[in-house]
Amino acid sequence: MIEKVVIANRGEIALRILRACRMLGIRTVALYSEADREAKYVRLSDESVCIGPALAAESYLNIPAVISAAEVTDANAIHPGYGFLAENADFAERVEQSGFIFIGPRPETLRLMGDKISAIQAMKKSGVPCVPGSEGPLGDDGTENLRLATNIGYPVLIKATGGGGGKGMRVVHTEATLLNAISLTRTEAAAAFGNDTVYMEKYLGNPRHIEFQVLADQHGNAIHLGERDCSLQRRHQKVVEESPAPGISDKLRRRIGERCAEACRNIGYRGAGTFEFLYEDGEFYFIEMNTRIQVEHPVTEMITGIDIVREQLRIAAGERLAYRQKDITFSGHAIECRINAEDPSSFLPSPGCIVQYHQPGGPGIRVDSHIYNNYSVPPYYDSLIAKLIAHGDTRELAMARMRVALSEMVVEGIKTNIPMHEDIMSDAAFQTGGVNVHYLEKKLGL
Ligand code: MV4
Repeated sequence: MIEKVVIANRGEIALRILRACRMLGIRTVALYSEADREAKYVRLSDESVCIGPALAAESYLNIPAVISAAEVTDANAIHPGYGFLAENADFAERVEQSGFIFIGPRPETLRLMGDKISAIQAMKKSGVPCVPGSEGPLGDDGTENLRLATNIGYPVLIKATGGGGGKGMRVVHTEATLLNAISLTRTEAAAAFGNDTVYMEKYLGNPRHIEFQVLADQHGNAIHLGERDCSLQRRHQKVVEESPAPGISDKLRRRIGERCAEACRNIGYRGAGTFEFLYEDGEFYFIEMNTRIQVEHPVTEMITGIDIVREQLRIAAGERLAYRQKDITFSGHAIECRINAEDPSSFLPSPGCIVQYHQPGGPGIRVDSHIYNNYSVPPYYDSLIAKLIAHGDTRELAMARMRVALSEMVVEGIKTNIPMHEDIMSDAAFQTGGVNVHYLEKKLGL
């Protein structure tokens, strides 16, 4: 049913999607900007189309250019990958209106989950545990807002519905500063996101970021693939992810995972998705849903043996999930390090030519990367150049394999954050497991 897929993305994920298509005998069309002419996924693709200049706004984000490319190549489906247009409901709608299969959820679902308030309301209704909060937009009645905050209990967090990546949030510790904080957040949100809607949640001071992976087909079947701990992050950019999350019992995993799967059935979810939670003091609190394949999906693939991108393609083609929940077993432990082209001390991007590349290997090692010798990392996009994934029967073995792999990996000509990963892998608190979302920034002295 899917014969030819347009890959509306670049870099490692374009290559990952291309491989999944190949595996299923599906032909591929690579889209590329003028800066990505020499990209590996372009070389490996059956066909390719240049969709515009280097700037993403004029190429990878150019909806008419993407749809035209699908038309001229006679493709019948579009995979958006992550970032760019992946969670854009208007894009998905135009893809479907133009007669193509959107490899992802229905446009209505993207809209529902794209609005954080409606996402929380839908999840709460389905029995997914959420952060105590306003459960709806804040109004302009100061007395009412003060009462709400008192009921929730300080500190509270004011969040903009349109926010993301840590923007549009403000912690409020006392009654005296609440109303001013609400109007400031509103004003900033209006300017930054063109939407001044804000809501209130209890502020969790030391949470871990733990997310559940789900798969849902178009026949009402939904399963979960366990969780990932993504607490190691810097400025809202994930740095290391792992699965399973240290210290989460099978019973708790089953309980939360089943709630997520049930929520998928209730909203008629389609495709792969991720439920983001904050985890503190043994409790999970839903905050957002991601409606796309995620960067960190390989750690889940390593412990479940499931090819999530292949499942995305099968689901989009209208097939039934090939697995029931009882077929899903979790084997061992996997860790992913995001290798970025960046200065290890300033964290500034470090684009340029990779003059020497040696990929690590050995048992339990996987590298998802589009780089090669003499590849030039363009300055226009995300600095991710490779995902290094280590799997082992135990967390200790996965860490040991990761340390060896990091020591083997050679990327010359540009700077990378490999030294930071080596530092993290030898960090005592990381080795113990279960650090919270503030740990890495504190360690790095930020
Ligand atoms: C929170 C929180 C504490 N309490 N919500 C930051 C990004 C956004 N997606 C959600 N974020 C947070 N929401 C409540 N009610 C703390 C954070 C947070 C965070 C969350 C996940 C990963 C890293 C983070 C770093 C700082 C703050």
